[in-house]
Amino acid sequence: MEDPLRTPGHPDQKYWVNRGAFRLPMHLFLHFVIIMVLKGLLIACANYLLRVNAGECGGPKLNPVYEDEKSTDGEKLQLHAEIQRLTELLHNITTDSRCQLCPKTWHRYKGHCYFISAGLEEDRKWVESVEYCAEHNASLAVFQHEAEMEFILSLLSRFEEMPFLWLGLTDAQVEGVWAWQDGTLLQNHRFIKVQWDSEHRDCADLRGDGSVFASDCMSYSPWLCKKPMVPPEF
Ligand SMILES: [Ca+2]
Repeated sequence: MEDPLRTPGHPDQKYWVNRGAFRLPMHLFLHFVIIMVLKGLLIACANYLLRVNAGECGGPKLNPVYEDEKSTDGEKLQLHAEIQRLTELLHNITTDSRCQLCPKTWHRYKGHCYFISAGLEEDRKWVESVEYCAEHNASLAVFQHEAEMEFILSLLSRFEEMPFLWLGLTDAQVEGVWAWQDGTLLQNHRFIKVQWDSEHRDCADLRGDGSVFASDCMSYSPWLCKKPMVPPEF
């Protein structure tokens, strides 16, 4: 029996698709075509997104950029918070007297604090100067090395008139034998030579040009105290 759908001119033939052995109702064929087209579009879109995500096509990397920006913003916030914390800490340190390595009006140099009385205190005799320094847990200055003296001279250069400063140096025990207050003999320090020494000049003072002169201990003069820096206590 002849298949009517294969018969040319049959009214139902237009609803069928015939390609050789392939034969399918028209509506199913159209569904198949639409599904294939949609599938192709989905694959194309997926490939495009993957390529964009991989940084191809001249586009940005979506997730990495998002993560980088997110990470950068997070780091900025952390840094900002850290800066604020350190700023507050620095402020607290500098305004907390416990954290000052040297008292106010004292000068700091390589582990020690120095006090120049000129302009701050009335001039005193040598012994009175010793007492002042002792009251502040210090002593009249004993120089350990030349650089230390150079530092003090740089401070003296700021004064309009160079003051004479009592040092912790005397030959009151043995005339002509100058010794620092810590017992060190001056002869061990070649960078200082006491000038104008005599029997009634037993206390040394430092001049602005770096010279050291023997003076009458009963004279009134500014003085130089020195003490070690004290670590802050909490
Ligand atoms: Ca003397």
